[in-house]
Amino acid sequence: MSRARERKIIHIDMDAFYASVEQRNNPELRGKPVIVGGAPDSRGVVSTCSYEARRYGIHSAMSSAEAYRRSPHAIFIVNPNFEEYYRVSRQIRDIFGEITPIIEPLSLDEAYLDVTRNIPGISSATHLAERIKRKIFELTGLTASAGVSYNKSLAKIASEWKKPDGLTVIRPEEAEFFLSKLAVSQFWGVGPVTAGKMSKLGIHTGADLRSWPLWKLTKAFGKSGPWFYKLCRGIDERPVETLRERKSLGKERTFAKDISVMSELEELLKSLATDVWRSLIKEGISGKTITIKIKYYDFRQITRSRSLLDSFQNLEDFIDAAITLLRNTEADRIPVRLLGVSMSSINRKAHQPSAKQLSFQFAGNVNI
Ligand code: TTP
Ligand code: MG
Repeated sequence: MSRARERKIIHIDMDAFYASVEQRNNPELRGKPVIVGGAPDSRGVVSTCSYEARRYGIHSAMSSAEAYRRSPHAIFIVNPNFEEYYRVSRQIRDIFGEITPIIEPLSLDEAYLDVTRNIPGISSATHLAERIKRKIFELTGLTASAGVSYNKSLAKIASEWKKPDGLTVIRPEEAEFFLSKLAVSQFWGVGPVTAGKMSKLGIHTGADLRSWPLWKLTKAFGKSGPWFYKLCRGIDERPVETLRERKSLGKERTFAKDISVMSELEELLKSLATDVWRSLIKEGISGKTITIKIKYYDFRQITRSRSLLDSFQNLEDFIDAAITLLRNTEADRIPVRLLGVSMSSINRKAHQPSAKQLSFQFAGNVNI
């Protein structure tokens, strides 16, 4: 067996995360279709929903109006308690930290763990996954699904396999079976556009993908060709990457009431930017890129970024940039429920004033 197949990777993903937290906190919601997201009479969408709601075919990103049509008795949570979700997220990360320091969080409710070597010294990754699931349940009252395999893609496929409260192990000799049946859209790196292109070429499943030689895949998909070639053969050498170095520093706020007055938003943004700036100073860092994030009342989220040629040197410039970005959004017309600002392209040796920073030198837009 090659060394690549000797790693032990666990992927953990909480079940119906936001909805489960809501059901846990409010017993009246248990056993019922619960939808977290926009109100049914808004243009909002479903963020997530309980498994009871999924029986009606409701899923993330569906319009709330459609969800309501499918299940008029569903309970809509239009004021999600993000602080609580963050709190649970920190709790589960602490549990992961008791098992291994090699943790790669993908979102609040999801992470890869490399447990090839682990703190409890248990050789069976399956036992470790059981232990993590049990601890999560004991500590939070919530269920998670776990996937165990020898690489990241397979571990992720495995955790999806038997949701909710599932535990699936894909051993090296079983990888081919799992992958051959899989729809190409489930493969890492195959977005809707690529999936469409594959479909036109008659590639629908992992088995179809596998029947294509490397040169043909490369011709059709360029640099991604060799990646797809490997992936459908169960080869994925990406390491589990711990977020050691800070890549960005930011702060955001969800408001109790949506805000539609621009001057109020500007004041709030100033205060958020000041907080971020203080933290940057504390860590002795600055950065070149400022990003603001806005979530409108209907949960639609946007980010707007600008990059300087060199790191920001003072708070005034940082605030000015934030406000300029804000004024280029629809915030003056559409009520805002969340506002955030962050700094990235971090430079650890920043905060040495430089004359050329005094005026704005935007290197251009990114991420718009
Ligand atoms: P997911 O893990 O994708 O979904 P889930 O945990 O709700 O359900 P599953 O059992 O299938 O894992 O996302 C985690 C949370 O992220 C989810 O609870 C809500 C949020 N989210 C959104 O806000 N919008 C989205 O489109 C998706 C997919 C998730
Ligand atoms: Mg989840």
